[in-house]
Amino acid sequence: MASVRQPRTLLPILFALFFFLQSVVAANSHQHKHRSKLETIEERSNILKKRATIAVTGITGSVYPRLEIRTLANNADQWNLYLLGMQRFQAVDQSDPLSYYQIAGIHGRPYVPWNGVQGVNQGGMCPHVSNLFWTWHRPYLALFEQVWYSHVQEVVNSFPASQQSRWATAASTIRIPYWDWAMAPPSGQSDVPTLIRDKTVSVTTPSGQQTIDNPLYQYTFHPVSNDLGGFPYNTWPTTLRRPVDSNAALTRSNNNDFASIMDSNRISLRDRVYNLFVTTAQFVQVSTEATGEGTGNPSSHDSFEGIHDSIHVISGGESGGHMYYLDYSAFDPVFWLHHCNVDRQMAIWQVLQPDTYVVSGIQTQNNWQWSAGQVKNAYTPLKPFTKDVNGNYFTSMDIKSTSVLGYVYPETGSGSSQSSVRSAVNSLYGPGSSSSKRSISGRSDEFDGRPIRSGDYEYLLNINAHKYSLNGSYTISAFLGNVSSNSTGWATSPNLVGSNGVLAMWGSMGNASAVEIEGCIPLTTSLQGKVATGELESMQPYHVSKYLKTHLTWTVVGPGGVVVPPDQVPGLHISVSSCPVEPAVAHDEFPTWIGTPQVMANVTVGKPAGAPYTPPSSTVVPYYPGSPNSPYYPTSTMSAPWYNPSNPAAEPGYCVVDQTVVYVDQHGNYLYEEKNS
Ligand SMILES: *[C@@H]1O[C@H](CO)[C@@H](O)[C@H](O)[C@H]1NC(C)=O
Ligand SMILES: *[C@@H]1O[C@H](CO)[C@@H](O)[C@H](O)[C@H]1NC(C)=O
Ligand SMILES: *[C@@H]1O[C@H](CO)[C@@H](O)[C@H](O)[C@H]1NC(C)=O
Ligand SMILES: *[C@@H]1O[C@H](CO)[C@@H](O)[C@H](O)[C@H]1NC(C)=O
Ligand SMILES: *[C@@H]1O[C@H](CO)[C@@H](O)[C@H](O)[C@H]1NC(C)=O
Ligand SMILES: [Cu+2]
Repeated sequence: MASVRQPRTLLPILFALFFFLQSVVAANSHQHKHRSKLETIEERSNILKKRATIAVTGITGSVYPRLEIRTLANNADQWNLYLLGMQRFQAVDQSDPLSYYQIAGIHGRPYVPWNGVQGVNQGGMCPHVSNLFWTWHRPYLALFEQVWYSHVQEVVNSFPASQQSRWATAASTIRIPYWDWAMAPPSGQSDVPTLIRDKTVSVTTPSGQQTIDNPLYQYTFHPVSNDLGGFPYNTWPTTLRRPVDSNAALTRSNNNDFASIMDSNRISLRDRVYNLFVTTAQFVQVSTEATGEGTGNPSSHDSFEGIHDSIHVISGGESGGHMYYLDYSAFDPVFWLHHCNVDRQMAIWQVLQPDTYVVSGIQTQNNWQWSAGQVKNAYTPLKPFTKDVNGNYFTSMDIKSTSVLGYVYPETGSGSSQSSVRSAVNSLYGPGSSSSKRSISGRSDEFDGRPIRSGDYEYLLNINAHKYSLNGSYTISAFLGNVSSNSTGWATSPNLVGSNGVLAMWGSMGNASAVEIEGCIPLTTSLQGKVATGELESMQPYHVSKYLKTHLTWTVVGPGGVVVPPDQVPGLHISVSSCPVEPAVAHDEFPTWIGTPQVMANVTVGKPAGAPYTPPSSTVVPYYPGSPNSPYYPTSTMSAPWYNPSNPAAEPGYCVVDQTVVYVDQHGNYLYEEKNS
């Protein structure tokens, strides 16, 4: 085991940073014009402590892999530390900025400043439907990991001296785990591990073996308050998944439905993930579900954000569990396991496509810090995440590599190459590659897919929609055959091809009809299954289009399980496209999609919402901060200064000119605040 120097505990250091007297703004080179104002502040700080910024570093010292949750659980000591660290973290007083509650609260509600970042809109700080969706969540997870790790250190210190070295060794390489919901679960197990569904868990504590509430099952608010907005969230004492009765305060999670619906969607999610790794596209196209004018993404076939939405929607459920809504989701512990996997997908994709990264894109919706219509790019500060105590924010450019934040993933560590990553992706997500072909849900007939053969085709059901069409999140599901329109059985119906969740909020976070998104339900695997049973003659477009015209149906289910006729969903377009594909020539190669998928309008014509989407005719050319030779280098179609790579500080907000300094007393209690600009 590599030896690594650990700080005894990170927490006091964080707090020291948090309360230390900092000449935050004076140290900032862009700030000279504010100097005199600052000197006054410095003088006053003789009697008052100034709340400085938190340096988000991830776990410092060395780089170790974040492991899949089921892999981490195989290491009994690390698993024990992970759970006890989470337990301590969740117990921190909710008034503490470094509490689980407040860190989760950065994402959405309660819409309050954090780390001194003042808001311009009612909304959380996370950018969704945005070119910065993928990168913003990277320092967010690192912050979570670093604070959780400070609790792991406390746990280690709480053991008797004779056991310290055992626990310190386990802690020395530990990182937060991810939950890979797209890979085949171990044979006979659900896609949703019991590790996050069991209510209680047995742990080893300094006073022996104990059964505790499983910190991965739910977060218990202490207290729950109106911070979370109105009913029922101000009455639920814990986070809930698919609550069985959303009107009752003392309802319970339905993790069994969560598990069986994930099982029914696992192959579909796997195919979506695989297709995004296999087909080439720009970073902006695969990272965000945002489409349309100015987003940098006129239209592609799918995105990791779009896939990620589905897991939110399934785990929260139509009855409004926390994961179902953007603004509540981060309180559920499964959020962190899920987002860690999304971050891993970014890291894997980056190995495969190193020459494309964040481009300029218009923000489609309001959030705490930005307004719809603003253009943000790779130099945009990812507020509220400061990389040092001088108030400099991370930008996407700073976190291209995960190792700057102290971690890698099993697929992306040292020694990984594009070839090794392709092999790993083929093994984990390639159709027909898994040894456990049967999910444990009712879908025992589910076809696992087969490797691509010469002359094959891929088929996709494409979704274009408005995110805020239904005053809440919603789900578009595709079936081969009719499905009863009641709201209980559709999600695990045996003829379900897959469900595409659209993660939203009620209201609209801006102009609802301007927030356009894309989604996808791959059809290939299900169609191959129909060929295998003889119901479909071949995978050729003529046969497939005839078959789909007769058998393909779709439903839309919104909040409360309400079934909405697809042609009454504003902005919804469903189309089917096909693409010829050639098999991979080796295990470390991918199949080749020939050209781009072409819409087969004859499949969906006349069906509800079956008119294909027409992308906007002109899109702003996005800027890739690479070389002037890049096809994404700025052109005259963009006249604003913020794309100028030689002057990243021209990006509004890059300089910390609008920082608000909060004055606190020696106990950290709020006194007053002052804007520095
Ligand atoms: C949207 O949903 C929220 C929460 O259920 C509700 O309070 C609000 O009245 C709804 N708005 C509309 C326009 O239906
Ligand atoms: C679906 O239901 C409609 C109306 O009942 C019927 O006309 C159609 O044949 C059914 N399609 C399939 C694939 O069962
Ligand atoms: C709803 O649909 C499911 C499966 O499609 C079926 O098992 C169930 O009986 C239906 N319920 C009602 C009330 O029709
Ligand atoms: C909302 O967005 C749509 C689509 O971009 C646009 O046509 C419409 O004018 C916008 N409405 C408002 C009130 O800005
Ligand atoms: C439907 O259109 C596609 C091309 O978009 C074509 O290949 C296919 O043969 C057509 N299907 C039928 C039944 O004509
Ligand atoms: Cu999310």
